[in-house]
Amino acid sequence: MSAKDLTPPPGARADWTIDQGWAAYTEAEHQVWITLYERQTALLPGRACDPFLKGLDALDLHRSGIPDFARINEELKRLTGWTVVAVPGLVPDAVFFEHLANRRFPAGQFIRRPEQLDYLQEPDIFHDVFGHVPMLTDPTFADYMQAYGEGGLRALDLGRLHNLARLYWYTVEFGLLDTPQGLRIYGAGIVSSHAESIFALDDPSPNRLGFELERVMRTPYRIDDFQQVYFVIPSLQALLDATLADFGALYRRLEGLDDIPIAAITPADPVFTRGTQAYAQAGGRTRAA
Ligand code: HBI
Ligand code: FE
Repeated sequence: MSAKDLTPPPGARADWTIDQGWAAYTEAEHQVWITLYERQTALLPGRACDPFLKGLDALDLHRSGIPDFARINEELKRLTGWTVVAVPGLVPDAVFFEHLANRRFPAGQFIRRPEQLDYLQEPDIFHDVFGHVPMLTDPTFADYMQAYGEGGLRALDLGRLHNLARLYWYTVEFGLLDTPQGLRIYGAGIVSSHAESIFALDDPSPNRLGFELERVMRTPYRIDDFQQVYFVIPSLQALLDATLADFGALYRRLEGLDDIPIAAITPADPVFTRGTQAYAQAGGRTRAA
């Protein structure tokens, strides 16, 4: 499917949604969810931020298997007006932003196979529902995600999607939150990964830098391995406030600015961790045992 091809796959509706078909999940598929869920919930207290842990409880993403969207949507809609809709997998950017702008979160309907427990390229239902949906129960983050969707539709028109995708990547997917008890995870890509939930907080390798909107938009990211830099926000409100910036002026400034090398620390960066980059220099996942 080319990025521009907005024609939905066979069986999908015009907005690329499909029925979740919860009754059709097999025992083996439910067991994959249970294995992943129990592994993460044993690890995350003291690592995931409070809004995430509260959302997990509120939605009762229960241990007995893959959640039924119809059930979790009742509570989610009541809390912040968001609903989860099933899609076959990655959808075109324009379709993705349109859903977010209308408080619909597109979640993959499929779940990874048992031999893919630790890593898969395309977001499956565990990455999307366990990783992303609990944060949507927080009113401030719920507002941020809708603002992001609206910003995405504008960025598409202005040809600045790659800058906005970096904002998504370093916040929604791999963001860290500063708290009086220390750094905590809110990014879905981290919180749904056992290894990265440890690496992102404990490993001396990555840089951990204070979030600044323009700086993040100039920073490339990795899609195939742990991040070499994580950005830290002081609060979810600060993240929401960042979306109030005049993105038109920001995009015009970005036109004259180079990307910042992924492992670099600039003089303006607030530094939480000056990383060793040892993991990336050792070849990262491709070499991880
Ligand atoms: N589609 N289903 C789905 N889930 C995503 O997270 C997603 C997507 N399409 C595009 C996309 N993410 C990224 O390009 C965003 O940065 C737009
Ligand atoms: Fe994601």
